[in-house]
Amino acid sequence: MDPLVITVAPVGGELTRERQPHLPLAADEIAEEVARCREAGASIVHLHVRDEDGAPSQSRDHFARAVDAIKRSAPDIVIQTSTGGSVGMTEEERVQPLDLKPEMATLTTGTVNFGDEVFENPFPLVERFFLRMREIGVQPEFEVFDTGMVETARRLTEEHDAEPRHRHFDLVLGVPGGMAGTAGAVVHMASILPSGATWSATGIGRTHLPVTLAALALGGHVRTGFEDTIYYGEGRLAETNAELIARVSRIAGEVGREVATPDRAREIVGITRRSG
Ligand code: KMH
Ligand code: ZN
Repeated sequence: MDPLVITVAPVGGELTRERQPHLPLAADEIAEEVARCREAGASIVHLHVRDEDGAPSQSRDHFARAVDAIKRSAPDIVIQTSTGGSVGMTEEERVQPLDLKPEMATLTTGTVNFGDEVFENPFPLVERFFLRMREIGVQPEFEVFDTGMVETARRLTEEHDAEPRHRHFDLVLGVPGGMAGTAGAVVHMASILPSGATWSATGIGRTHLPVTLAALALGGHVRTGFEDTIYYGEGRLAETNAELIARVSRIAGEVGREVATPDRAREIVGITRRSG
């Protein structure tokens, strides 16, 4: 098995301090949290940012501040900016962080019910985001919430990549409206990915541990952090993102799975252009 790539998602696009009092909001708070997560074993940060009032923002400037701060606090970590943003944001808002030419960015390849709301990703928008990433050398991480989204990612790459390129997926399971966060769902999703693709899995809320353990056992990779779960255990809020990352690292150590460095993570997920 490859060494384990652990991605931290420390902020999210929906969470508030009312629900998670330890949520980092300002650029320097995010950067300090990312440094702690890097020490605990994270090699990629899935990044959302906030404005001066703590509200979700996809603005280029807010992203630039957080990216600069992270480059100082955790210089070797892979920065993966979100193009999902928050439910309801426009395409123009969501695309902005790509202007910073991050090494990696997320790309959700379909529309999904998201609790009481709808996370809208019509094919033309997905295709435009994908082509922009290819144009500027950003490696997409295909965020797939159900099986149809895998097929859309396959279609995009088959229609637009003249030469086969490495494809990396994140199975986002346990969203109310998407696929269940069970070990069986991880097994099924992993079985339908294009051959040669790599993948991580994200278990939302209380599905975090079953999804994480299934991914570890199958040779996949893992994402966690406040965006995905605010609890460390039953009824106990996590105090830092780093404690969630440290637990995944410890479990990997117990089962003999090495934890990837950021440079090894770059090789595994297919990043070919290192950011400056
Ligand atoms: N906030 C979710 C609706 C992404 O970052 O690309 C979308 C999301 C996906 O978090
Ligand atoms: Zn996200």
